Amino acid sequence: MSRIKNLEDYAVDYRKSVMDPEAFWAAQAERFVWRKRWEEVLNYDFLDYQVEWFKGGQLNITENCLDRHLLHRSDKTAIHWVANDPRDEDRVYTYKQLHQAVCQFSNVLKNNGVQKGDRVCLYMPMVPELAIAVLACARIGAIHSVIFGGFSAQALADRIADAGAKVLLTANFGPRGNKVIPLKSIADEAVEKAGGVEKVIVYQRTTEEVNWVQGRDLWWHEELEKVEVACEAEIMDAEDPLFILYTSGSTGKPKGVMHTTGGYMVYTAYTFRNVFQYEENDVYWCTADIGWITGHSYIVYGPLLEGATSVMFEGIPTYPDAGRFWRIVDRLKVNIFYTAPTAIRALMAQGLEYVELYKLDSLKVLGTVGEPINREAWEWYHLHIGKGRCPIVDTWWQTETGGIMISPIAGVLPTKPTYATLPLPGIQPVLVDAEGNEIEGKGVEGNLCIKYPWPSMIRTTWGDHERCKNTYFSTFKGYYFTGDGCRRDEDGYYRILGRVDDVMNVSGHRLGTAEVENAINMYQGVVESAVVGYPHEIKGQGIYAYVVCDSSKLEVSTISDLKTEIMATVVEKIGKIARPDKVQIVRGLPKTRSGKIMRRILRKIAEGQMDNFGDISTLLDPSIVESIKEGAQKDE
Ligand code: 6R9
Repeated sequence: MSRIKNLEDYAVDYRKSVMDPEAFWAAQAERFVWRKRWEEVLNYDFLDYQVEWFKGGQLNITENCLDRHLLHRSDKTAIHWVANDPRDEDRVYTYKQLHQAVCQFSNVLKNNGVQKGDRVCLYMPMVPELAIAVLACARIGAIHSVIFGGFSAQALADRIADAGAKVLLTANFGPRGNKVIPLKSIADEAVEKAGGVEKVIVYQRTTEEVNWVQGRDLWWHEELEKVEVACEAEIMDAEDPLFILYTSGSTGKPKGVMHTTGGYMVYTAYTFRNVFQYEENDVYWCTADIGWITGHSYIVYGPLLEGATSVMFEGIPTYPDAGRFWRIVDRLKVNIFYTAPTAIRALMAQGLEYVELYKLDSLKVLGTVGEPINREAWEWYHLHIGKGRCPIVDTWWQTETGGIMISPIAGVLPTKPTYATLPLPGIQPVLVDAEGNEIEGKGVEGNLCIKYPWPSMIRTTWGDHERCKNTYFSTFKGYYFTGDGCRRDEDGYYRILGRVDDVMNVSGHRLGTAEVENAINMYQGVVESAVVGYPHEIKGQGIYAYVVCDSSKLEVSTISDLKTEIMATVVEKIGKIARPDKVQIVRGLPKTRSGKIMRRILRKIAEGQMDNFGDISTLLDPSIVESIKEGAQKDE
């Protein structure tokens, strides 16, 4: 099916998608290979949440990502992998080769007892084998749960246990910049803590040795030798789970967002094709990690469903220097480039000399995702990377939405710095006030909700459907609540203002304040803590922790030791991405008489605003505010 090519197409499609959503999405679904056609397009209830798309339909998503392309694209590059170390050789997989690798690894999983419906956790570096393993799970109907390689053993263990995985896929080590992450040893500790894991299959990324548990640990390459290359795809129901991906919410425990097969397939392909305007011979590069939803939808599934050529990159933007991205764009003639504002800001700070060394004239479309992009970063990206001629698609979406929701369509919808602009066809955003009433009109702000289902929306939070209902469908009755605040301007364009719940966005990574507080509170001698986000030049938001320690601890440790140890505890419990930027030891937290922490005040102090706290007369002990303020100023 064709793409949206101009404003009129957009208007027509948008109208169709609202007037008759079922016909609209059924037409999109027709593009794929179904083993059995669906009986019903949509069935849903937002009050007692449940949703089903393409019910009765049967398919396998990997037949659509791989087998379907073998006729016309078998020798086309599917994945062009670039190693962390620029001296290492690239690895290229054509569609035919990728198909074969996926089938073969599917047999490895089967050979190790993995069956349809089983959960498989993946804790891997950004190597082609990660994408292959994800697809192999999907091919045999196992539910994959990828855990970002930056998470600690404890965080990994929590996720393995929650998913109830019996197989873990990892690598001995994972190179990232000038560091090498000891994935296997972290995995060993996590498996010990989590229990339930019977097999650990280890990809050999480097030559260094690792600890080995006989009977449990298996080398990836040795397992491949034991199996055949062909593997029939398991036939799945449209609503069978495809994957679980953990994300942070406003409570301490990360939740396993579950996506299913048919709707996710239809929506990721549709959005990939339209938002980026991918054309047959384009080279597309999304710099995300497959450990996040962006990597799932726009490195693995969306591009492969559309038969695209993708770059997959193992490293980081600043290694060996801040020109790394641009050097790869130049060398591989990348046409479509999709990254995060935090990366743009970090590179911007390094100066233009790293950009000017490279030819960037292959670029046609630029994208951003993960957090609000500030105007300076947008302008820099537009001018210095896109040379003023590439549209920037500022794509707003979430782990829970599965695919891009509000975004310009490259070259079709106008762009506007800091605005995600307009909803894609099929998406009906509304702004609601605190009482849940829709705010109509233009030039208004409110809580961003979606009032009608779309195919790739979250189905449940793994093992706890009540939590799913409570988190997304109970704050505002009859709507999906995103957790974001949003403005609709005079042109009707949407601008995401950031989270309105207790979720921070640090370098584009979602982290719950409660999650970080729980980690801090595990440090012996901490009485309680409160964590808030504050504006950070590169990371978007930084983490500010206010910590109350018990007096015996204060007697034996220096403040600076305490801070270091508290930070180390957070790294140990969650990972480096959650390490507080600032820790302030305080004698108490500003609490109301009913014991509620007044975060509003803590946020102000973290921002460096030392007055205008509003009404603090309801505080149990107003003098606390003064002492925190003094402490903050001393710490500066
Ligand atoms: C895809 C992804 C989701 C949260 C979301 C919002 C923020 C994402 C954004 C954006 C402003 C954008 N967010 N894209 N804010 N403009 N273009 O990032 O998923 O990790 O679940 O985060 O990220 O606050 O609610 P996820």
